[in-house]
Amino acid sequence: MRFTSIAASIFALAITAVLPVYAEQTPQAAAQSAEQQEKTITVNDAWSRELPPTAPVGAVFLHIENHSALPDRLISANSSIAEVTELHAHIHEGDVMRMVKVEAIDIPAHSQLTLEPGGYHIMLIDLQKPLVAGEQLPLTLQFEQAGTFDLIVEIKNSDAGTSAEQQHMDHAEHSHH
Ligand SMILES: [Cu+2]
Repeated sequence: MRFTSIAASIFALAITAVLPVYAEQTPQAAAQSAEQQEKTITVNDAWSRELPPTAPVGAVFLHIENHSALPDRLISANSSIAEVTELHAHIHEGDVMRMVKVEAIDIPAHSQLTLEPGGYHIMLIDLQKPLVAGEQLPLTLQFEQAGTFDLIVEIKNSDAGTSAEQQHMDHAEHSHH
């Protein structure tokens, strides 16, 4: 009788000692890491331009924000609409602007970057179906730190790029003054 009650109270002590640790720390830690992952990188305003049905390639533009104190890099992109998907930059060669493939696009700590006409973009090569205004296409981005992002890209009509490009040019002119 005495032994049983001692054993019971030891058992009860063991339970109360172990359970709170399990109950308090585990879900909290999980919530914290999910929250951190969610805040590290955000990707918005993904769009592409409508093209004639015969166009072999298209481009995707979007806005990336790095909320982390650590730098990150966009290292690859993928879309079921294209045979090959590459990360591209525009470079000046004399008076000529030319696209080049880049291995990664750096997103420094606490910074934002807009992929836009005339700058960085995601190149869709060997399109499997035409880019039609009002439709959407799927895109998956892979970041070195933040991991994988599945996006829906809005396809805009063909003058969308022109105005965005014009805005970009205007902005570039302003920043020279
Ligand atoms: Cu390109």
